[in-house]
Amino acid sequence: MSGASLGSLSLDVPFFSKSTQCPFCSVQCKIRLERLEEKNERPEISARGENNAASEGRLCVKGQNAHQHALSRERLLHPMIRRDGKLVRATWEEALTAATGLLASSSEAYGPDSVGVYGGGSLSNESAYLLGKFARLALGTKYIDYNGRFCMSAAASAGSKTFGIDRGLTFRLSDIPRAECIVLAGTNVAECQPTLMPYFNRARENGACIIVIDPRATATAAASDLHLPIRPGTDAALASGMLNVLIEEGLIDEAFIAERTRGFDELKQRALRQMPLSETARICGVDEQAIRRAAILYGSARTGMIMTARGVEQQTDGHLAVREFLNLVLATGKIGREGCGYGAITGQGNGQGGREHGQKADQLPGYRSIENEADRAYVASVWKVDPDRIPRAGVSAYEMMEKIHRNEIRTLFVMGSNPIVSNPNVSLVEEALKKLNGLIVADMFLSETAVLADVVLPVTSYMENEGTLTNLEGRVLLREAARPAPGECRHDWAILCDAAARLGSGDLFSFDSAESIFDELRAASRGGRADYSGITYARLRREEGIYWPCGEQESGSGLMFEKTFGHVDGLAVFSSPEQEEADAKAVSADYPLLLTNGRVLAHYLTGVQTHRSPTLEAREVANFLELHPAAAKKMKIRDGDWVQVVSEAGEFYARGRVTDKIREDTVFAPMHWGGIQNVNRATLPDLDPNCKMPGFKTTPVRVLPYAGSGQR
Ligand SMILES: Nc1nc2c(c(=O)[nH]1)N[C@H]1C(S)=C(S)[C@@H](COP(=O)(O)OP(=O)(O)OC[C@H]3O[C@@H](n4cnc5c(=O)[nH]c(N)nc54)[C@H](O)[C@@H]3O)O[C@H]1N2
Ligand SMILES: Nc1nc2c(c(=O)[nH]1)N[C@H]1C(S)=C(S)[C@@H](COP(=O)(O)OP(=O)(O)OC[C@H]3O[C@@H](n4cnc5c(=O)[nH]c(N)nc54)[C@H](O)[C@@H]3O)O[C@H]1N2
Ligand code: SF4
Ligand SMILES: [Mo]
Repeated sequence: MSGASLGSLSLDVPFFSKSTQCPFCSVQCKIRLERLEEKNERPEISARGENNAASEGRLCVKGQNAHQHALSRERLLHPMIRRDGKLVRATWEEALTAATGLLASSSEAYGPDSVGVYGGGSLSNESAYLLGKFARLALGTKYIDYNGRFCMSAAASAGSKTFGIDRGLTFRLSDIPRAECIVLAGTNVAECQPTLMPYFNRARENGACIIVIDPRATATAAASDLHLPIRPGTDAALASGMLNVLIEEGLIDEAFIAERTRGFDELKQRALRQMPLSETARICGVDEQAIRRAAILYGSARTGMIMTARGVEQQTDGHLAVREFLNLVLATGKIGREGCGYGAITGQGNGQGGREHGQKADQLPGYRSIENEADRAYVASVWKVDPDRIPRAGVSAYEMMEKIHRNEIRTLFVMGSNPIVSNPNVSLVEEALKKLNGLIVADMFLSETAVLADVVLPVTSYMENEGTLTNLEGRVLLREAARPAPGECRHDWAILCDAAARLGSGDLFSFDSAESIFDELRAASRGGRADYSGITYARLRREEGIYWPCGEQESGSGLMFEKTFGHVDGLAVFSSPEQEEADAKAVSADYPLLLTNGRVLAHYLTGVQTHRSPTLEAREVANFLELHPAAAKKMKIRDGDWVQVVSEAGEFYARGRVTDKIREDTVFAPMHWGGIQNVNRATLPDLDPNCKMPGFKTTPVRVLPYAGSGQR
């Protein structure tokens, strides 16, 4: 935990607080910063964990080094405008005039829907809320969506359909040690939310059994009792196979099903028509007895939890796959009581809050629906506008890129995302962004997307920007600013207020602090499914964080669905679609392997931040492709060789990493590199019809040795 020596740091701006909060994942660990004595003219900072109910004082290596990017000399410190093809320094006056000029002229020439807004799950609740309001009222466009579409949409739509409310975890983190059996499907907690591992270790010390479903023997699988090395893309079949075992073995909770659910009879009928378990085992590439054992362990435990993350969800059937796991939760009555529940482990720092307050295409604040008349009328009353002024639902993130490609959206405003690296099928995205009449990017760094912009607006980082963020368990936390803004950086929300004023809507955006925006957000969320109305900055300062829903009368307890679910009749709903042949994403002679992808411990998403942190960058300097020794031998690839990975969409380059910790028919690459090492040059554009989640995690590919260098 000692501080890194960093010649590249800029420490010109003083700290006024030592307390901050990690900008990376959904645990939102609290950090204590210390400025150490300067030795050898190299400033040193140490970052240590500060106690907090979720992280309990722990920090992972990313949190320990997060200050390195925030203090990096590569931070953008002034606005830039493209002149004669080059991005050059500009004043805020020039940059905001140029940005709002591009937005207004697009709107005048082609209508307000020619403008798109693209947000992110790193934004605070206040900025995310304001971005939604900015799109709908200041710009009058229906086209707004955000990177969380690629992250939470499958679990969110499944949770909404099954339970009537979607919140990442339906239980508190502190309930985990009370579970007797925990199923972790497509989630690599050990690398992605490392400070949560002690909760699982405590469960095991209490005698719990942990089952991991993952095509790779991950660090999380290493801490489990049973690992099912599933073939990518077949989770729906696996979960429905497990349900049949539960029915056969009489391990279902008849009383819970009768009192609290709908639709079990149809599901039972489907089970009768279901393929035999041996066939499920063949499709999933998992031993039949292991599936049976997993079902019996979960079904016979008195308490139990199922958690999913992007392995299950980032599929073209992600919504249905999550619903199959939710069937298991309901059929065994393992929800709404201690030690039980379902959890979609959210990803980004504000992955949870970012999905609740209106930066999603079909959403208004408080998890309200933009197509529901009563919801529109309520939010319009808070915004003091006519409901007709609020546009209708737009389209999902990748569909916005397709609209840009077709010249239907002509000007794009990006705040808090690097879409040119994180979308599937990025060659289309790159072509699309180059066609734009105007691209405006608000970021801390010149990301791969910002490089293409006409106007770049420098924003404050987590260290400088006060605001609330909602962690994976639905706990709202206040992150205070630890130092003033460096250079000319401005807060996201302040940029939106200024731009709105220039666009003629200043009266609707006259906020002077994050807290004043939060107070309007509280009102806008009142009575909604994600109700924040009882949460105030004063309470957040006093308490360690507050769970939603939290109306003015009651406080959230964290444990959901104790008595009723969120649907009008209070019941949860089983799902029983006919099972399709799960081999839809079939490999072929041309593309014989399945490419899946994900994360490593030291890097974060597209790497804009972590590649600028010397300590983190040193841990993993180039993209790699994990492949099984037998596959490597067949393709004449040795450990460390450069390889070319080719799909129908395109190709990328990485260093081969030969390991027996992956299935022989599967290869894996992290998503943290742009340029020619970007895995998304190979991922396909197919979307889940239910939630528009791309099928990131399953792409048929071939892998070839590459004689050249794959360096970016
Ligand atoms: N270190 C680090 N931590 C992070 C992030 C980061 O970039 N770096 N990002 C944050 C964000 S935004 C998110 S969304 C979360 C993501 O957290 P996770 O979803 O846990 O991360 P991934 O590595 O994308 O995927 C998890 C696992 O799914 C497995 N998998 C792949 N295909 C399948 C499949 O078909 N079925 C099953 N069952 N498993 C499969 C992969 O092998 C991988 O181990 O992490 C958050 N935390
Ligand atoms: N193949 C593949 N692709 C994936 C995934 C996968 O598993 N596999 N995962 C998907 C998932 S789960 C996610 S969440 C997306 C994420 O993908 P992106 O949205 O591209 O996420 P980041 O790389 O975090 O980019 C965020 C950008 O916002 C900037 N930023 C950070 N904080 C702030 C802030 O407070 N304000 C502003 N204005 N800017 C800020 C950062 O510097 C960075 O440039 O990627 C998705 N893409
Ligand atoms: S990356 Fe996540 S687990 Fe690691 S310190 Fe930050 S918030 Fe905590
Ligand atoms: Mo994510």
